[in-house]
Amino acid sequence: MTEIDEYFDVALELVKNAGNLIKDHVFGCNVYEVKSCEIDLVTEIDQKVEQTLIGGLSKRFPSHKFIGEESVAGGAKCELTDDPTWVIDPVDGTMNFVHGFPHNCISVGLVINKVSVAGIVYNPILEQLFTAKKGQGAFLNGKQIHVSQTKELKKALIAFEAGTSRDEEKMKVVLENFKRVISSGHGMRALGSAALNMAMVALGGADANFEFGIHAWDIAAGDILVREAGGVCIDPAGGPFDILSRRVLCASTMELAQELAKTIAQYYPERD
Ligand code: LIP
Repeated sequence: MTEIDEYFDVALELVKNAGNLIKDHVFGCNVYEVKSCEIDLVTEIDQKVEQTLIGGLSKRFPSHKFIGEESVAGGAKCELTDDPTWVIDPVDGTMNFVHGFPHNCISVGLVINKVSVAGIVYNPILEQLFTAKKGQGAFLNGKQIHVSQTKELKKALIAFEAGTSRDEEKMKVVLENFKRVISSGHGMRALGSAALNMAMVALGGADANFEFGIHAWDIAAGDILVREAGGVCIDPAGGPFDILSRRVLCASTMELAQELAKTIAQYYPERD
C-alpha cells in the first residue's frame, strides 16, 4: 500500500459518512445564506460536511494542509504549497442541493507538489462514487471508466455552466459561448456542478467540459479523474492547466480540447 493509498482510504470513509448529511435532504434544503451574490449559496450542510472532512483528515494527518470552500469563504487563506493538501468542496452544486435537483456531490482532491494525485467525487443522492488515484485509473462505483474517443467538436457533447456570478462581462461571455458551442458541437449540458461535469467527461458521457469562475475546490478532484480516465485537462485558451486560475477545460482527447479552446470566447477571473 502506498502513502497515497493510505491517505485515500481514510478520506473515502469520511466522504461516505459525510454523504449521509446530504442524503437527509433529498427533497431540497430551504434554509440557506448567500455569499458573493444572490445565486452563490451556502447551507449548514455545506459547513457540516467540510468540518467533518477537515476534522477527520487533520486528526489522522496533522501535517497536511487544507483548502476548503467554506473555510476560505470564512477568511482562511487559499494557499497551495508542495505539501499534501486536501482541496475540498463539501457540496458542489449547492444551488441544486437547495432545490432538490439530484446533481450535487462532495468533491475531495488530494494535491501534492501542486498536482492532483487522488480524487473523490461522490453524489450520495444518486449513489455515484467517482474515484481516481495517480497511475491507478478512474472508477465509478468500483468499475473502471474511460473517456470517449471523440476528437471533433462537431461530434462532441459539451458540458458547461452559467456559474454563480451575474457579472455583466462574464454573462456576455457565457451567452456568446452558449451560441458558439450550440452551433459548432453536438450539444451542451449543464449539471450545475463543476466536479460532476468533469466526472461525466471521465465517464465518457460528455466529451468535454469548460468553465470560467470556478475555484480550485470545484476542479481538484475532477482533474485527476479525467486524466486517470485517459483524458486531458488544460487551460481554456489551450495552455497548461492551472488549478488556481479559476479556469478549466477538460476533454476526452487533446485534439478536441484544442479545437474547443480555439472556438470559445475567453474570460479571465481573478485568481484564487
Ligand atoms: C458550483 C460549481 C458550478 C458553478 C457554480 C458553483 P458550488 O459550485 O460547481 O460548476 O457553475 O457557479 O460555483 O458553489 O455549488 O460549490
